[in-house]
Amino acid sequence: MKSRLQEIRSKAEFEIPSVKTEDEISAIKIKYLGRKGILTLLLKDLSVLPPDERKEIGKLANDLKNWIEDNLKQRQKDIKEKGIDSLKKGFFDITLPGRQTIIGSIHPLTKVLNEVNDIFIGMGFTVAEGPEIELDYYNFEALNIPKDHPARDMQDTFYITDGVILRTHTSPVQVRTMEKTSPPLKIIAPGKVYRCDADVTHSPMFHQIEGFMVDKDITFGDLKGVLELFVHRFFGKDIDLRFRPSFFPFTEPSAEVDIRCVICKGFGCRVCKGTGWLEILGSGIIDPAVFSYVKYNPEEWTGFAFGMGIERIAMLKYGVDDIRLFFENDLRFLKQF
Ligand code: 2NL
Repeated sequence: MKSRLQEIRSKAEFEIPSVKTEDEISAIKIKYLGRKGILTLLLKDLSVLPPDERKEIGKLANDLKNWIEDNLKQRQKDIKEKGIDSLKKGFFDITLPGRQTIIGSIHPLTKVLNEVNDIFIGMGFTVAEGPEIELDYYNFEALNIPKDHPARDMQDTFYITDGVILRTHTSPVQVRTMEKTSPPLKIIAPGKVYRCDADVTHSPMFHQIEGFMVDKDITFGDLKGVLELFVHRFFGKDIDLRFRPSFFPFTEPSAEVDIRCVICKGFGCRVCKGTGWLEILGSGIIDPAVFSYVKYNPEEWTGFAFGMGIERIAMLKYGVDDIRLFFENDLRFLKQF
């Protein structure tokens, strides 16, 4: 039994110094001194020994019990202090920066689209959406674009089946909205549009935002006020703009809006083709013929409408000279916005 006690002591001498946590201390305490602990069980066997041996072994066993308890207490104290010490010494440097997480950024076109939407929402317009696969009727006919108009050419429009196409502008959204809602209305229609065209300034899929307002007594002055406010909010309040007469089948009269060239400030350069001006959008007073398709009374209601290409104004605002950069998804480009 003596040698058994010696064995337990060596084991404890080996185990206690390698303990690293308070949980491990509790486990060791249970292992040796618990109700079914190694030493506890041994002490129970003392009764079988003759009295004089019992006295001697009993003392040794008690000494060992005290020795284990003292050592575990000391070890527990050390562990506690070591934890606090290491913090005091700056061993655990809580000021180290965290591991860096790479996060994405908003696509420049989404950014511009959100910005344009917010400007018009701020003026009381609401956002409307519609299908990208559209009927010829909504895309052309109801907009007063005749059957022989060049815009309907197979070369510009993606035809799906007879009478079904990919929308070439977002105007059909407005026609659909007028069909199911009575005036007054203030709507913007942003979204993807498709045209069979591809070079540095044209992509077969691009984004457009159109807007329109229908109410009693809407005039060209309302159109000018809304669009001038938009240009100044989007490009900055110091930018010069002009309304230049134009033609669209769905508006009469019509005007395009130009801004002073952002590259050469009006002196004439390659981007503005020497004119000093850049075209940014088309607009006009809605043609009464369009109203008759949606059963609005043109004697009672008037309205204006406008449309612009998101890629185009994004290119002008950020000085991007190739539209394909928006769709190549090169992170070196996308990260700059
Ligand atoms: C441009 C020109 C324009 C419209 C779009 C429109 C819509 C309805 C009725 C009348 Cl429902 N007009 N939209 C009007 C004038 C110009 O867009 O250059 N877009 C990129």
